[in-house]
Amino acid sequence: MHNGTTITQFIIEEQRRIKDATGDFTSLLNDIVTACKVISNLVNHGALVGVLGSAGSENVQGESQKKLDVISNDVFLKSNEWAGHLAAMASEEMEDIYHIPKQYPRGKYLLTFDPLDGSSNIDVNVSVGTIFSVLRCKGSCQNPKAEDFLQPGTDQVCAGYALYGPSTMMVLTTGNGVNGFTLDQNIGEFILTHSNMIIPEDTLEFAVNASNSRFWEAPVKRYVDECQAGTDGARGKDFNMRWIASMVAEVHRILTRGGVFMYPMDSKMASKGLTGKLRLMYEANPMSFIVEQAGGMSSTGRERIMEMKPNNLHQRVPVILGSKNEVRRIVAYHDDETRSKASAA
Ligand code: AHM
Ligand code: MG
Repeated sequence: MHNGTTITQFIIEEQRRIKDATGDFTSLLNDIVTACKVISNLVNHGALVGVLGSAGSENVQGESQKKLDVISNDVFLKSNEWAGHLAAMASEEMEDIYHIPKQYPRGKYLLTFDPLDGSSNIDVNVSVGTIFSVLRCKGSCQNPKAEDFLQPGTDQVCAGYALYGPSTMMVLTTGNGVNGFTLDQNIGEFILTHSNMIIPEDTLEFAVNASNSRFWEAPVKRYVDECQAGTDGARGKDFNMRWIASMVAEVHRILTRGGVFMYPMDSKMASKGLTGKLRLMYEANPMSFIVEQAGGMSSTGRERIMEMKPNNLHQRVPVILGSKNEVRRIVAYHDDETRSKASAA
């Protein structure tokens, strides 16, 4: 039996180090943790409780929703609306922001989340996860607007994810390193099992959906071609490739043993008027905060994701993140391309 630090104890001890902390943020995190435990339980029971399959609806991005997307979204809203810590919420599954119902007090934080990322994996019993990000409400907390959410990732107070895999884990940062907790199903508590997670600077592993390769931009093609050439190519070493199609699981692997994850820009998305696949506010920014706090790097290839000024709640961005030296190399390949285009012009 584990007799370690529970996530509640960990958060309270973090709070004690902050002068004038009111405990609001601690309570908010506790409610987020409760929501993730409920979702974990539903994901674990799957077909036994009739939650698999399609909901027969589409979300704001035109993607078909799974039953569990809709249920998990509802669980998150209900767990977090009542306590008085939030001014509003925003989710991948809702077009507009969610206002706190009139009967509850409003607080000083904003919460964005993807309730069940990688949901194309649910029915085949592959790992999925929840991603969330906490911001301060800088406008009117009584009457918040979608624009209040449009803060750069560097302004995040906290980011985290829950991974529903062989074990359920919660990984968190409040800007003071990254810590991982494993859910002990017997006592219903997350226990600190991975303190101060650090991403190795070098890696021999990359993750990308290679079925899009013919649409990629030249710098991404160059990087992946070189990895695939292995000992016969410019890199002089062999690389391994992974693609789970579940960002939470990919980021967790990178936090555990290093690697690079890419969902880069491509011409297929551009032809549909899309600016990337993954969403800035509740996928790319929280994951970038975690990765940077663990010593990794996160970029679109052309700019640091966390410094982007969002223009839309559901804005999409290219994402390249993970082990620092590899991400740096991919960014350098983008720079090379920009320079050679400029000198050809
Ligand atoms: P979702 O939020 O609709 O689940 O989409 C995001 C997911 C990521 O977890 C994953 O990296 C990517 O989509 C997989 O995309 P693809 O199916 O193109 O491989
Ligand atoms: Mg998602």
